[in-house]
This record gives sequence, structure tokens and C-alpha cells, in this order.
Amino acid sequence: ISPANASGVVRFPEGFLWGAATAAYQVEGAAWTDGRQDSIWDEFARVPGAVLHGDDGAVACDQYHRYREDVALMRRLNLDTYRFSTSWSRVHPAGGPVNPAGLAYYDRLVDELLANDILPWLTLYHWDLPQALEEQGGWANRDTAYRFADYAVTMHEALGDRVGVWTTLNEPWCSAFLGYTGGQHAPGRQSRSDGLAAAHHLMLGHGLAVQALRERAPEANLGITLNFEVEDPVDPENPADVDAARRLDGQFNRMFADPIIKGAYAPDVLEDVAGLGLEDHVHDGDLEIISTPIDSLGVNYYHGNLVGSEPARAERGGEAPTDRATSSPFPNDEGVYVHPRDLPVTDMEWEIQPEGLTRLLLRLQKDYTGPAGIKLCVTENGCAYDDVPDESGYVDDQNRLDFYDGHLRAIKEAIDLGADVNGYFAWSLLDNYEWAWGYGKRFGIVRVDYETQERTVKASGRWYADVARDGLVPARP
Ligand code: GBH
Repeated sequence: ISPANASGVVRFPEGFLWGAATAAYQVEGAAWTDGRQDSIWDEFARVPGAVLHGDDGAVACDQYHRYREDVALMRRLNLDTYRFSTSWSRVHPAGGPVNPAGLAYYDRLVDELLANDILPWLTLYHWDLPQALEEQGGWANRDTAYRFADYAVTMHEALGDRVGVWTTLNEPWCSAFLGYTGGQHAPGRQSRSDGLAAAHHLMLGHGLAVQALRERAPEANLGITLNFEVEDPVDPENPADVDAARRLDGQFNRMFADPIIKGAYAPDVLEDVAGLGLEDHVHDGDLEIISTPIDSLGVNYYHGNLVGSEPARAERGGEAPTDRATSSPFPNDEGVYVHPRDLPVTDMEWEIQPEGLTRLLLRLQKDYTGPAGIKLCVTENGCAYDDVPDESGYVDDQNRLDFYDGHLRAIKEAIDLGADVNGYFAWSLLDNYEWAWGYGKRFGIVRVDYETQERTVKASGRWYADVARDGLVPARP
């Protein structure tokens, strides 16, 4: 990172969007209000041992009832935009007919955002499939892709006059492989072939939804958000380590970005998953649908990994005490391990590696923005810490503030070097339901007291409000 970007004032381009993000199941609560029915997460949270302390999203941050207060908070934080997701289970509770009472919530939310001059950045799917559709096979069933496109049309008919930015899916890697192969996420299945089927059908659903939205809204900003991970080999000179990094890069990054943007699975990824039935799900014409042109590629970045292969490690003299198996549930990851570096970690144990984000954005610019000039947007970045509030609920989270400072500087570096990045969303606006970790991990720039639902802006949130207002990161003290 250049010295100026490392510590001086860092000014972002005119028009750069400053936002914060959440997801429906993580913040809304009101799980069975106004006709909403179970999503796969309501069901998964009932499975003993699936979620820390058995926490569920029944109440969460109660944003369903407190959205006015939360939008006022966004305004106080000077946000240009709010990235939220809509709950399929509110809108089509049983996967079938529309539920007008549930849909009406998003009318109210969008109107409130617009009245406060905040751009709604709407994600259609952030992991909460209606349970009724899971019972018909979920994402392993091809039909779910078509149901998803129907749901996209419902949302567009309701909100298309006011919402101009549409993200189809958030992180299909997580939906497919944590949900259907590793089982750490809903619906908790553990099948390699189901994970691959789900991955393909999620992408098909994305493509069908983009086609349907494009037809109805040629001018809309359409896109998808992927979770990219930066994988570096333990020993860049050792071919086995280099291959381990290639395999992880294949499954996290190219597995999705290649079909969606280039219209083809990468040959090495296909080879890695050979024999697990992926090709049985790929019908003629699917890749054309999946690669229907998009305008925005959303980038969620949390951390990188240093990865090695067990044979190479054996040559090096064996395991280090901190080595761990990849938590990746992907097919054919045997023999790949993660070697923690000497880097600080967050409360998730994720390494803090802002320069990985610079490299990632430059790589995406080169490999995936194409002649049409797809815009990059950092749709999630943030960290969990074990915050300690004072009596008033205030958290002086210098650690989180430093995390944001470092990653924003890394983004500016990428912009200076040619990456077309046009916005940034802090994950998250609020402490919220952190999936399998329940309420045990706090990512918010605003603290939530889950007893009283009181919101208190943290030090990081105050700092971010100034960044958003001025469009610059102040010099490091
Ligand atoms: C996001 O996913 C989600 O979109 C959001 O809902 C969630 O609250 C937020 O992150 C915080 O967790 O080194 O093998 O352990 C995060 C995506 C993908 C990041 C898997 C961590 C673990 C890789 N995650 N990755 S490993």
C-alpha cells in the first residue's frame, strides 16, 4: 500500500456510495407476524446443537417493528444507502401464493428510506428459503430456481417503481456448501452432490431472475454478491501448496464468478468435482441464462487464508500446532490445510488482512468486469469483537474502527490502481443474529441490547458517520 494511502487523508471519488448492510433473518424478527411462515433458518434453529445456545431469529433486532427508528439512525450515520434483504417467507410464505400483508412491510421500509434520502439496495435472497420449498427438495431441486424468478417478479411488481438496485443472491457459496454439504448452515444437509446441485440451481435462479428483471426494468442496476476469499500458498515455490491454493480459489471464487460472468465453469474446477454429478444438472442453455449480463458485482470480503497441502507439509517436517483443516465443506479438499499467519484475528478467528482486499479488487477488475464494464461494489466488510459496553451502552471499539480504517485504505489503493469500485457497505449496521453463532458474535457499528432493543452507536459508528459525510478517511492519528 502506498505511503499516502497507508496513513494520510484518503479521499474517495465523488459519488462513491457509503452504506451499511443487514439481512432479513438476521434483523427483522417478527418471524410469524402478518402471515410469514418458517424459512429454513427457523427450522434449523430448532435442531438441537445446530445454533449456539439454540438462538433463533424470532425477535432478532425487531427491525420489522422498529424500521422507522433504524432508518432515522441510518440518517444520523449519514448513510447514502442501506443494503437489506427481503424475506421470501414473508412474501410467498408457503412458496406459493403472494401474502400481501408480508409484502406490505417492504413498501413501508422502502418509503421510509426514500423519505430520508437513503437509496434502497435490495437483495432478494440472503439464505432464508421458505421451509415449504425445502420440503420439495430445496436448492437441490431445479424447480426452486424457477420459483425464485417468480418471487423476483413479485418483488419487482411491488417495488420496481421505487427500487432501482437489485441483488439476486447473497453468497451462493454459503447457501450451497455450508447449507447442503457441510451442514453448518440451514438446511443442514451433508451431501457433496446436493451441494453441487444447489450451487448450480442457485446460479440458474440468479440468471432467470436477472432475465425477468431486465425485461421489466432495462435501466435497473442488477447484480449478485459473492463471498470472495484470497488464498495464498504456504510456499509459493512448492507446486503442491500452489495447487491447494488453486483448489480453494476454484471453489470459493471461480466456481461462481466464472459461470455468472464468463458463461462457463472453469475446467480445473470441473475436474476437481468430477464424479459428483454436477454435469447431470447442467442442461443445455443453462450457462447462457446464468451469464445474462449484470451491472454490478458485489464483493463481500472478510479475510484471506494461507493454505498448504499435507504432502508438502510432511516434506517440511510436519504439522505446526496452529494448523487446522479447512473448514471448507467442499468436495475434494482432502489434504488441504490452513496455516494461520502471524496476523491479528477478530472474534471469529478470521485473520485481519486488508491488503488481500486490494489484490482481490484488482484481480476482479482484470478478470471479471469485462468489456461492458461491470462495476464492483464492496457489499460487505466488517468484523466481530467481544464488545464491552459502559453503563450507558456505549462501546469504545477502537479495534473495529481500525479494521474499517485499514480496509477502506486498501480499497482506495485498489481504486488508485484501476479498480472501478463505486461503493462500500459496512457489515453490519446493527449487532444481529450471526447464523450458527446466534447472538454470540457482534458485528454492528451500532450496539443492540437484546433485552431492551436499545441501539447505541459505537465509536466505530461515530467515526464511520464522519467518513460517510465527508467522503474521506481522516489521517491516522
Ligand atoms: C457473511 O458471510 C454473511 O453474508 C453475513 O450474513 C454474515 O453475518 C457475515 O458474513 C459475518 O459472518 O477460513 O474456511 O473458515 C461470511 C462468509 C464464508 C466468511 C466462509 C468466512 C470461512 C472460511 N464467510 N468463510 S474458513
